[in-house]
Amino acid sequence: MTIVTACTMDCGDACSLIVDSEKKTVRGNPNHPFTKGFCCKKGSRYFERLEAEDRIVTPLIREDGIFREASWDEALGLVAARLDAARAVPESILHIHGHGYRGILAKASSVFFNRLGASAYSGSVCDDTGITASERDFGVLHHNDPEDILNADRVINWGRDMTRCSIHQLALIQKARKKGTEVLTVSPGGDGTPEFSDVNVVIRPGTDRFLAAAVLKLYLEAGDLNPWVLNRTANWPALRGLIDGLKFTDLCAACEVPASDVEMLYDWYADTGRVATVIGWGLQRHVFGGENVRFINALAMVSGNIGIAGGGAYFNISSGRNLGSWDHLVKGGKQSATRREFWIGDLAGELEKADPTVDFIWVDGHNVVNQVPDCLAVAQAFARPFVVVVDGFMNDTAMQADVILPPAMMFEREDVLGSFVHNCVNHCAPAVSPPGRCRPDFDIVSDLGRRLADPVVLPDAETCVREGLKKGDISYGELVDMGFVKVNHPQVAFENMRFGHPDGLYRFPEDLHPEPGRDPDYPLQLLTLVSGKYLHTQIPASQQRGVPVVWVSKRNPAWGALDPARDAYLVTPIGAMQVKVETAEDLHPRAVIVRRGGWMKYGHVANVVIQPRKTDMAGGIAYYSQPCRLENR
Ligand SMILES: Nc1nc2c(c(=O)[nH]1)N[C@H]1C(S)=C(S)[C@@H](COP(=O)(O)OP(=O)(O)OC[C@H]3O[C@@H](n4cnc5c(=O)[nH]c(N)nc54)[C@H](O)[C@@H]3O)O[C@H]1N2
Ligand SMILES: Nc1nc2c(c(=O)[nH]1)N[C@H]1C(S)=C(S)[C@@H](COP(=O)(O)OP(=O)(O)OC[C@H]3O[C@@H](n4cnc5c(=O)[nH]c(N)nc54)[C@H](O)[C@@H]3O)O[C@H]1N2
Ligand SMILES: [Mo]
Repeated sequence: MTIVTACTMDCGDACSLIVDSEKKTVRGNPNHPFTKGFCCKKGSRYFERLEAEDRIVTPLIREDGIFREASWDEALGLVAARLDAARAVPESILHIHGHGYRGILAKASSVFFNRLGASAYSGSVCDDTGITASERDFGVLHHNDPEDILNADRVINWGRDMTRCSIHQLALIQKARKKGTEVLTVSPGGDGTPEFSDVNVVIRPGTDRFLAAAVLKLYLEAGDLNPWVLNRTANWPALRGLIDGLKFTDLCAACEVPASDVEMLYDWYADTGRVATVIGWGLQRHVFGGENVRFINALAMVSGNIGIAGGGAYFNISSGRNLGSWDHLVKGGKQSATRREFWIGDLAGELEKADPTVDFIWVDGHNVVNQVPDCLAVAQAFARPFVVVVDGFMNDTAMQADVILPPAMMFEREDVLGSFVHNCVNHCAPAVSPPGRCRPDFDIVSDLGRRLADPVVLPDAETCVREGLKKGDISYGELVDMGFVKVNHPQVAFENMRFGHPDGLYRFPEDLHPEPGRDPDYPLQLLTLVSGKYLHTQIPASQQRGVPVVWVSKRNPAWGALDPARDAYLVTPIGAMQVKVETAEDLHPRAVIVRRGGWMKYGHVANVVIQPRKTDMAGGIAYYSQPCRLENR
C-alpha cells in the first residue's frame, strides 16, 4: 500500500514523500510543488535507519553503569518519581529539545516542561543569528517564493552549498541556469558550489560584511543610487557616513578578496537585470555572523533588488509561520512566562555555575552532547544529574542517560510541519508500525504527564493538530487527503518596499566591526560544514571507521609543513584530535574543512576541540570562528 507522508528531519526542503509500506520504498511526491517527485538519499534510505540493527526499541534503565531493558511502566514510573521530587525546585529541571524531529506534535515536550517551570536553553545551534539580522533589516522574516528565483537574471549566492544542503534548491538553480540565469558564489571554497556556479569568489571565512561594504563603496563612488529605494529606508545617512569613512583597499584586505573580484561583484549587482541574493547558513556561524548577513542584505537593498520579482534576499522564512500553538489546551502545571535559561553554546560552563544546581535533564530530538562546543565537557557535566534521553540510537547523548526512551520515528507516527524554505505545510502520516516498544514522542510525554503526583494533562493528538492548523486556516481533511497544503503568501516579499517595521521602512546596519586578528599559535580557521550524505549526526557506525579527514588547500602553510609519514593532529587551545589531511581545490589558504556529524565515541567529532564562542546576535554559536593549527605528533 502506498501512503503520502512527509519527512520530519531538520531540513528546509521538507519533502512530501510516498512510502510503500510493504516494499519499504520511499520516493518524492510528484504532486508536491517543491518536492516535485524526487528526494534525497537521507529520505529514500530512511528504512535502513528505521530497521537498523542498533536501533533502541525498548526503554532502557542504567543500573550499576550498565543499561538494562525495562517496561514503559517501570521506566516512566521512575522518571515520574524523579520529576515529582525535582518539582520542589522547578529550575533544577532542564529541558533540551532539538529539531531532530519537527512538527506540531513535536512541540509536546516543550509545552510540558514549560508547564513545569523547568529551565530551558537560550541561543541557537543553527540559524537564529541570521534570522535576527534579517528581522533587524526587514522588520519581519520573509522572502520571495523559492520558485521566483527562476525570474532572476543573475543569482549571487553567499555561501549556500546547495549540492549538500538542499537538492531541491539546487534543481531550481540548475533550471534557472538552463534558461540563462548566471550564478556567482562567494565562499571560502572547497565546497560543492562550483557545480552550480559560473563564477566562484574565494573569501576569508567570516568576513562577508567587508566584501559587501566594499561593493557598497563602489556604488557610492559611482553615484549609482536609486532615490526611491533610499527613501524607503530609515537610516541611509548613517550607512553612507560609515562607508564614506572606510577605504576600499582596507575593505578588500579585510576579506582577502582581490579588488578585481570586488569590481566584478559590483558589476554583477549593478548591470541591468534582476539579481537574487541567496544567503547561506555558514556565514552566520561566525563572531560577526549577524553583521555579515546585514551587510549582504544592505547590498541587495541598495542595488534595488528588494521587493521585486527575480530579486530578493533569501535567508529563511519561519517554518512555524503557518502553524499555531496548542499549549493553552493543556491542564495542570502553570504556563511560565520567564524561565531560567542556559546559553546552549557553553552548556558545560553554564551547568557548572548553575545555582540552584540542575538535577534532572530531559533531552529529545537533539544529540546535544555531540553538537555543541566543548562537548567532552558537556558529557562530563551530564554525569551528575539524572538524565532522560528520548532517542532511537546510542549516540553520544544517549550514552550519558540514566533512562533512554525509544521514540517512534518518521513514517511511524503522525505529525504536521512547515518548511523554513517553502510555503507548504505537509502531513506526515504513519505508514508503518513502530518496532518493539517504540512509541510516539507525543504519547510518551502525555503518559508521563498523567503519572505525576500533580498531573499535567495534554489533550489528545488530533485536538492539538487541529488547533495548530487554525492559524493558517488549513483544513485537516484536505491536508490528510493531499498530504500537503500550499499556504498563500505573496510571491514577492516586500513589494512596493513596505517593510515589517512599524514605520514600514528598511533599516541598514550602522556598525562594521573589525574581524578579530589571527592568533599566531593557531593561524588556521576550522569550518565544520554539513555532510551531503547524512543529516548531522544521524550517521551509521559503519561510516565512521578510521581517522576522520580534514581538507586544506595546497597553499595552506600547514600542508607543506606536515610530514605525511607521521600522524597529524587538529589542535586548538582546548584539545587535539587525530585527523587525516587531504587537499581541496580553491579552498582559502587558512581554512580547514571537516564535515560535521561524526560521533565522539568514534573520535570523529570536531566539537571536542571547538570553544564556546558567541555570535553577535541571538546567542548563536560561532562554530566557524574557531582558530586551529595542524601538526604532527
Ligand atoms: N545533507 C544535509 N543537508 C542538510 C543538513 C545536513 O546535515 N545534511 N542540515 C540542514 C541544516 S539544519 C542546515 S542549518 C543547513 C546548512 O546548510 P549550508 O548553509 O549549506 O551549510 P553550512 O555547512 O552551514 O555552510 C556551508 C557553506 O557555507 C560556506 N561558508 C562558511 N563560512 C563562510 C563565510 O564566512 N562566508 C561565506 N560566503 N561562505 C561561508 C561554506 O563554504 C559552505 O559552502 O543544511 C540543511 N540541510
Ligand atoms: N561543529 C559544529 N556543530 C554544529 C554545527 C556546526 O556548524 N558546527 N551546526 C549545527 C546545526 S546547523 C544544527 S541544526 C545542529 C543539529 O543538532 P541535532 O539536532 O542534535 O542533530 P542530529 O544529529 O540530527 O540529532 C537529532 C537527533 O534526533 C533523533 N531523532 C530523530 N527522529 C526523532 C524522533 O522522532 N523523536 C526523537 N525523540 N528523536 C528523534 C535522531 O536520532 C538524532 O539523534 O547541530 C549544530 N552543530
Ligand atoms: Mo541547522
